[in-house]
Amino acid sequence: MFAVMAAPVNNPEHGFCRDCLALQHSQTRRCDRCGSPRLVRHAELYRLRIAHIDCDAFYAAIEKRDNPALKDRPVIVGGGRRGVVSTACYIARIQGVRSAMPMFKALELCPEAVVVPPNMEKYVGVGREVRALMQALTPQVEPLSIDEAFLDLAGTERLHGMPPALVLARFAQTVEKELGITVSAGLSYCKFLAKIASDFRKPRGFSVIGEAEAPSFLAAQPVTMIWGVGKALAATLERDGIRMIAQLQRMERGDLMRRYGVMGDRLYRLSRGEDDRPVDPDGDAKSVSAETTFDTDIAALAELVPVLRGLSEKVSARLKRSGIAGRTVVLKLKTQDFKLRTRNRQLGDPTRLADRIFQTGLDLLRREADGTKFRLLGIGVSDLSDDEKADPPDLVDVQSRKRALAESAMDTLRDKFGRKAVETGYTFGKGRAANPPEPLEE
Ligand code: DCP
Ligand code: MG
Repeated sequence: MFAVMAAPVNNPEHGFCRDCLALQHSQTRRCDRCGSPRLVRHAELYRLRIAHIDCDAFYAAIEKRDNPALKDRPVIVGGGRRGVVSTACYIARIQGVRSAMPMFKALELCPEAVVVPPNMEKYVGVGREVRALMQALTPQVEPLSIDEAFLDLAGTERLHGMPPALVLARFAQTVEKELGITVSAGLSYCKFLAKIASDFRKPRGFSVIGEAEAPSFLAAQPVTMIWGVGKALAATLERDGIRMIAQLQRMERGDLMRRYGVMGDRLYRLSRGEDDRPVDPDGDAKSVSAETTFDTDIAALAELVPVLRGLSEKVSARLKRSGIAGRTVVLKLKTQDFKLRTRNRQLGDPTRLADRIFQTGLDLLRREADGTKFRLLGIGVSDLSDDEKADPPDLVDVQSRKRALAESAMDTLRDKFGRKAVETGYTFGKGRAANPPEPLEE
């Protein structure tokens, strides 16, 4: 099939067709061979090797695949446990529906949408199939979540008989044919830009960002595009009058480090397109956590508890979504004077249950709630593993077994009737307003 590749492949003049993979010898807008307009051309096309792949509207795409009647309809997956949108297909997104939006709001925007309750087991299964296809390309696969991963395709040219760019395009075709869903791919010289590229022309996208264009491409982007710039840092930068990456490019490293500490160094480097993080196949999430910074500092245990409960549920939801579990529970506190306290406890077996995370965190929190005022509370789990061995039914402690069973029952109810149907005592009437928790690391 790839006899065409015998031509001098690495000639940057030659783009290729994403549909029939034929090399293009002219500069026409359609494929010389099949007439498709889906051509890729780029001066660095055959030199780049770091890829990021992300499935398009992952849960919704799987539901459409499994029910062809949904194909041309706006589909929203969600409304389960947390009463929010997990994802929406691209038709529903035209109306403004987005992940994490409350379901009632999504239905206001798109009343004709078909709402499908999530089927996590199925999505985790398809996620594994996608992962297996990636691993057939290279062992250098670093998964980031259920539907995305980095790949380092260096040194695979002989194995595949084609350069990484073509391997990537062929992979997208294979996923469509074998799994019935679509992906978007980004190709670059580093992880930072490969990830940005994959997001660029979703769905069914294929974008290339080369070294030569990186600084000017980045200059025109907002600082929020930089990995690690969340809401809080973006607000700080905004206060300092920095909104675009171009502004960071004009600043000195020392100045940025004085202002923003270690993050300043990252801002300096990433704004210039310098990112030497290797693709790390063992670099799966090291921990899953959630934290929140309070509007006003809190000392009272009674006020911290409902926040801890909410954060534990959030961590648990993420673990369940990714089919993983953690064995060590980590509590994080920041005092009024910015001193960090972290406390760990190892469990007998890994957990993904909100209640076990919460109870362990509460035990740790009780010891710290000594009148100190806290500005931040976080909870998470580390020592991650597959969830197969998580929360065995023969948990030694009868009480925790009861609660685990109750939690599974609640999960089922919430999947059926939405979050409001089941509230635990702890999340009733939350304490004082806290900022929405932001992920710490995932
Ligand atoms: N997800 C979720 N809640 C969120 C975000 C995501 O449950 N707040 C789930 C549903 C998504 C899946 O994770 O299908 C993958 O997340 P992505 O961010 O990759 O979103 P999609 O794949 O749905 O869409 P996109 O085409 O933008 O990648
Ligand atoms: Mg996706």
